[in-house]
Amino acid sequence: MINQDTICAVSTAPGVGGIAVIRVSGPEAIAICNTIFVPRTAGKDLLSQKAYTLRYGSIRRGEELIDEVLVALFRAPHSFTGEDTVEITCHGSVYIQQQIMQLLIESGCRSALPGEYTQRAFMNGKMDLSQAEAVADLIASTSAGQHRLALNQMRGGFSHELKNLREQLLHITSLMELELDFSDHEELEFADRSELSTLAAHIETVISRLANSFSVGNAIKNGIPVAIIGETNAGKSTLLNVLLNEDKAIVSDIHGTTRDVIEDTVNIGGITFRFIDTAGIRETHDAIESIGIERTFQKLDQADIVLWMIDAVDADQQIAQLSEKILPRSEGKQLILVFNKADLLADNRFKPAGLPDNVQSIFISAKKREHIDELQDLLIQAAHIPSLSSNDIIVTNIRHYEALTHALESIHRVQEGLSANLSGDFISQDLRECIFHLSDIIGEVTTDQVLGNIFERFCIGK
Ligand SMILES: Nc1nc2c(ncn2[C@@H]2O[C@H](COP(=O)(O)OP(=O)(O)OP(=O)(O)O)[C@@H](O)[C@H]2O)c(=O)[nH]1
Ligand SMILES: [Mg+2]
Repeated sequence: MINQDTICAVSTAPGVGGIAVIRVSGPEAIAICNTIFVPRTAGKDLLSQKAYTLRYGSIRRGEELIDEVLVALFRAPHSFTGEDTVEITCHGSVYIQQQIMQLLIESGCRSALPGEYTQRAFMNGKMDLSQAEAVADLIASTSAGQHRLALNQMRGGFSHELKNLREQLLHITSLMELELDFSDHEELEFADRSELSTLAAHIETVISRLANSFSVGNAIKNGIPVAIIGETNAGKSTLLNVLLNEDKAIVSDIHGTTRDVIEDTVNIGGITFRFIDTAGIRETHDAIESIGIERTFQKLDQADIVLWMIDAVDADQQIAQLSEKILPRSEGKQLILVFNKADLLADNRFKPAGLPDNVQSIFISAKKREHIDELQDLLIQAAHIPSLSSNDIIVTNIRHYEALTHALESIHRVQEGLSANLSGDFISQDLRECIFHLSDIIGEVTTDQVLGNIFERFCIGK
């Protein structure tokens, strides 16, 4: 057991809901709770309570009754953290929660840090690091896709794949190192190099597939990036606010209102989109506005979908002015021309000439919220999220993606070494590096600093 102290935290959101759960974990959890809990039936204290049972009673400070509660008991190692754990379900009052927390701390508990329960679960071997990270993703999930990926990762789908890979790599390494041990006997070659190449090629395929899945995983987890681009005053910020259903960006008839990038996510038809409002593109001598426009082009490059917003009233002129800048940068992306301010048109809808055929276009009025549903339908069509089966392993975490990219570089060096017939010690060094990067994902070689960064982003009480 790594942790000697006993921690406590309110695990439910403060100030909402009829009940709240306070979680106590650590070697003294049961003893400490026993000092503040009075069971309904005399003589049945928590020390003798069976694991995985509930007990009804009250929390008291001396004679003073604080609340009537239910207490659930888990004994090490069969609990979420792997430690003795007590969960006190009390009424949702913030006052009651504070009183119970105070009593627990006076009785010897320490207030838990963000993510400390999950960190203990990881430290006590209840789950590996990628599973622990999935716990945070599961809590944060707001769409069916995010939920499915987080759940699969938390249940060990990804870890299983990584363990398979590591075993195969260790197998090759052991063959190579056996060869090294007998390197005085030059005629001995324990590892059949062509067999090793086949194995390495297989590993390369699996790692590449995992690394490549990140673009889909990232889109599902963080939202598909949709950049709203166009000339100043086209109505980009107005559209952002309509899509988010929130007054997020400042709208005004002054050209160059938006100078920085504003973004937020919203779920449309079960898909999470990340809408990015940008500074309008125009010639300017204003230094700050120029930086904003530079960022507009960066966001255009990063987007999967581009909404090119055009003031329908002078569409031809806007298209002529920006075609050179926007069309070449939209290759490989979904480009949707959004003719805005259609409310000002006398019903003469047109499709401007000279645009690629595959470009979709739509007339809307952002200000009057007209034809927004149709725009949302176009967005859903453009989203191209492959339908996933529940067993698909999709990488959603940038830390994992980075580690996989490094692992891929190492396995490429292994492959090159094998085909160049390099000596076994070079190759086995690269094999070890590849194993190292895969081990980093599941937290076996991860530094304390990285661990700290991961868990501090969790909420308190989880
Ligand atoms: N008539 C009409 N006016 C609109 C429409 N959408 C936006 N506007 C107006 O156009 C002006 C500019 O709107 P913004 O949303 O600030 O435009 P923008 O593209 O974000 O402008 P910059 O941030 O300067 O690049 C505001 O006065 C809006 O009220 C629309 O559909 N119809
Ligand atoms: Mg704007």
